[in-house]
Amino acid sequence: MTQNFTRDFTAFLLESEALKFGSFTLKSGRQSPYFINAGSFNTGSRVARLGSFYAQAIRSAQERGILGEFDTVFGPAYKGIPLAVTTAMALSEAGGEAGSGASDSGADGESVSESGGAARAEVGYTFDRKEVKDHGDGGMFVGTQLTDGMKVLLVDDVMTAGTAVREVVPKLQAAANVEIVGLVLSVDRMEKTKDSDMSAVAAVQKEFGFPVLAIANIHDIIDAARGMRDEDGQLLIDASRDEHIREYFEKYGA
Ligand code: OMP
Repeated sequence: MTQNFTRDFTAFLLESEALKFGSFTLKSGRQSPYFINAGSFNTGSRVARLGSFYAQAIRSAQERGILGEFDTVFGPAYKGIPLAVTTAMALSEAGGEAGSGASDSGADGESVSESGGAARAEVGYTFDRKEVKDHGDGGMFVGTQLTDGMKVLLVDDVMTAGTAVREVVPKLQAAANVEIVGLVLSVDRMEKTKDSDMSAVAAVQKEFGFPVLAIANIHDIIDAARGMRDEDGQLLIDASRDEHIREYFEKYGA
């Protein structure tokens, strides 16, 4: 993606307070000088803008041949739910060729795509239930239902070790013979895993065989933030903060 795109995304993360500097204990126990909190995309305009960044990253990856077409965007419950919805909405507004053209049926039986003709922008969204439902349709999934041959794009926020994706892939594959075309994250922290020098993203790519992309990676985000100032005119990343970030990259960077 272009430098402008990364700069806009970084400014958006900061405005939304989704990117914070300080000292944060991660799930892994690592002490990080920055944290990305997707829970901050908690208003209508923020979640709409977030969807548009996902859609732009997806389109760009498709144009570069890194990502194929797909029928539905899947977001793992709970945090992935708004991501899947806003991404599907932004893709349909932006137009283009996200869809594979395979016709499929939504949960309510309505067709969510049109086969043939011009490339379609209309894709479904799907998410899983965390609790088993024993009444009504009893379905494990909400939104566009998964059927054999369907192409699914996964979306998630920040992947550190890949726990969420490892849980969700078998669940999808048990439901139908779907093809997962890729995973798009908001931020790639570019850290090595606990037991290897490989990044979590590379490990998941290798394990599952689909591409894992992000709207932006942490190096580009930090580079963009280096020139930015807070509302008091102070540099966001002063010399001491920069030192901590460099040490962290040195220690955990993949
Ligand atoms: P995995 O599911 O193991 O990849 O961990 C991802 C989770 O790490 C996220 O869902 C968050 O709970 C958390 N996290 C962030 O959200 N942002 C960060 O910058 C870092 C983490 C983290 O704890 O590593």
